[in-house]
Amino acid sequence: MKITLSLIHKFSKNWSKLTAFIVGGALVLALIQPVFVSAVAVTIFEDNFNQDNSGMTNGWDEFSNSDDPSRETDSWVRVGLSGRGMRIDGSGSSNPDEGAERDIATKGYATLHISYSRAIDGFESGDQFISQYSLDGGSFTTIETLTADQVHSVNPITIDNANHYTKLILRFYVNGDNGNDRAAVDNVEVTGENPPLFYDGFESDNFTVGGWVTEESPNITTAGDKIWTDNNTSSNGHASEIDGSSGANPDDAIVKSFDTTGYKDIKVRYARRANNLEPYEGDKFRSMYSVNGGAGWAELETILDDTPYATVIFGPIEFADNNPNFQLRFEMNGNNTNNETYIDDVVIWGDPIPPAPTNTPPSFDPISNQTIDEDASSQNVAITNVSPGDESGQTVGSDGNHNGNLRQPNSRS
Ligand SMILES: [Ca+2]
Ligand SMILES: [Ca+2]
Ligand SMILES: [Ca+2]
Ligand SMILES: [Ca+2]
Repeated sequence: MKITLSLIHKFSKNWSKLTAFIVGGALVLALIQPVFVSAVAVTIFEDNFNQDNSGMTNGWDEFSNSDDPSRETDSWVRVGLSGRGMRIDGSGSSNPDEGAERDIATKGYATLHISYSRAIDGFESGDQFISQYSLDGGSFTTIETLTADQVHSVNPITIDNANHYTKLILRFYVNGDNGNDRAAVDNVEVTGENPPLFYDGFESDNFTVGGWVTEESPNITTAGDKIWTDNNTSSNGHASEIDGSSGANPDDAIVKSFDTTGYKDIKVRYARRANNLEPYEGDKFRSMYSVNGGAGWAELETILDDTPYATVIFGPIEFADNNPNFQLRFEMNGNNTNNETYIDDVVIWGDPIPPAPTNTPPSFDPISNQTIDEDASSQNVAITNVSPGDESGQTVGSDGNHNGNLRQPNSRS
């Protein structure tokens, strides 16, 4: 029996798989919903402190009022049978004693997992090992304070980074009163889940990988004070640099087109530092967005004077939902090439737009709420009283073979 049933057509347009079959004369529709792959954590930073020599390296450095720790091979300091760990010593001088921190690019992940192993040796009452983190230069949050000796064990934590901050500073230090009050840290790892829709930290050393269109002569810089974050390796970090020039404004500019189709509540974060801007000459850094492919622009911010590195967040941006013509633009307006703005860690994110209400799965009662009447003389089947929707008048035909297979109209061979 071949059944022509536009009802199935109607639903199968909206659902990835729709199976129809006849059980005991009753029409049964089974919906098979799409399968979503669960998030996978991606390693964004790791350090086992096993590099040659004992000095701090790979971006770890002392912070204000602390002294650099060292990397040592003592068996209690390292994890494993060889290599090194970071050994953080106390001292009789004012606290904090030895301590180190590392700027880690979050790359815009909304969930961050931090893991490290730590050991304590020689602590007496009052000695402390403290680990902390901060996001985008904000105040530090203490992860833990340990006060008693222990062998190496791992401490994993998770940070909610829903606002997509781009710089995680991880800090370890000791408050002690003697050089034999010591802590050790090894095997630091940061992983991320829930990536943003777009992220560029310019670590590709070009504008091409990030899909930027350039005007005049923007460049990529590696100078330490011109970058916000590096690539979480021991190599130099990168950021974009846009300069003024004596020619007509605007001068250097970079433009990113991003298709937000399928997403709403679009937000943007980026890090920027303005340098050598002279307000009395009208120097300006401008950031803008367009929702019509660059035909018109709206301002995000204008900076008229020197501004230290910081990130800024904008959004939800009006009319940027579900928009294939969304664009971001950063430009310099100046009269001299020393009018500079550095831009790093540009992040765009949004929320998936839920399926439209018409995609709500139909509820069928295959037994009590449907009637299929077969007219033997014409071999037409009328379906009535099908819920939901009025499907009366549907014509259902039979190929006369009565093979029981249910076919859609255009699938008949
Ligand atoms: Ca190690
Ligand atoms: Ca001390
Ligand atoms: Ca960077
Ligand atoms: Ca100019």
